[in-house]
Amino acid sequence: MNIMKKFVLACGLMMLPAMVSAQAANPAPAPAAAEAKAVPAPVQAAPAAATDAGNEAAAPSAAPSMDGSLPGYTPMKPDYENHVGMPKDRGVDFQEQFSPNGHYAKWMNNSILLPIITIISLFVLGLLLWVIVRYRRAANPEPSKTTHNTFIEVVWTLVPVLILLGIAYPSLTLVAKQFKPAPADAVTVKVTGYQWYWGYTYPDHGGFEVVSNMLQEQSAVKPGERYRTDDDGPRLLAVDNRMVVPAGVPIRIQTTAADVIHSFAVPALWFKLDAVPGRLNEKAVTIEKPGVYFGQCSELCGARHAYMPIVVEALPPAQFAAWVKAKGGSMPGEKPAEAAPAAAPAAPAATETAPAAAPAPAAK
Ligand SMILES: [Cu+2]
Repeated sequence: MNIMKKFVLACGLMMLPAMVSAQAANPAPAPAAAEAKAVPAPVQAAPAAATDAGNEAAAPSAAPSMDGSLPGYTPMKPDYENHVGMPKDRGVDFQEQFSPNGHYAKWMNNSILLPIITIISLFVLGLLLWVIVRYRRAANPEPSKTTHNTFIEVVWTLVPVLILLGIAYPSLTLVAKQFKPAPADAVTVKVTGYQWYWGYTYPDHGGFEVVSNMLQEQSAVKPGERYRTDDDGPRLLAVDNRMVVPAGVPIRIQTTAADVIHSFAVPALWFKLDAVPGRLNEKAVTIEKPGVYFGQCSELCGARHAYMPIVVEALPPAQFAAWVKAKGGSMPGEKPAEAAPAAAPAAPAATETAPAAAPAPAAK
């Protein structure tokens, strides 16, 4: 036994220097950040940004790209005064909620769980203090021999059962709300987690993908490269291309991942859903107010897990349509007009006649 202990201890001591050096190596944000710039840069230029990138390369003064704006779309400024969609210094509560589920969940936490927890904790503390003081040996030299009390036993069984039932009802209601599928006409956004950035695909709007990388600080980029400003968002939370969605309408967010498990989470929208390779998860959300909502990957996914923030920008539907157009996509209704002018001349003609012809036989 003793030999075993000594052996384990010796092994532990031998490994100690390695562990220390590994720990020292990990929290080195500066080289990591430098290396990160090299990684996202080629990605960034790849999909939707490709056309813009070409133009900007031609004109190095490219002022319009420095704030992420497009023709017909200017990124919304975050609401710092009211801390909308972002953490607050010294905040202890959940962030202010901007979705119906979020209101319900925050109400349940603050109006049901917290009071119950507080009352029970104080009650138990009071009992403990009472027993400690009243029944200490000096005050109570002759201890009671009581072993059973039917009334108290019934009470201390029934009351917890009732408390649990009282918690279970709103809790299960919330679970049911969260699992409620999106209506058929919801706007679909497919979120793909990558190491270490996000991709947002819009299958209802032509299927274009927006690649979203964290914006670096000015000191970390080369002259002329885009860097974070306060109009983009707080440090470590701002991205170059946001996930833009319409406000006030149901959104169906589907998540998946290309490499390892990530998790798409936006606290102010009460939204958190794992993004798992080879699997498509789905959850609905309705964002009540236009605004900019910040989130982060919430599943440890590798070295730069902390540097793949999420920015959801909810716009009034008309402005969302303008953004879709600026991205080269199309709104669901206007597909034939914009989709492919040269690709297939026969196909649009067919779809144009189809909707007109369809309702008549359907009506009969
Ligand atoms: Cu991740």
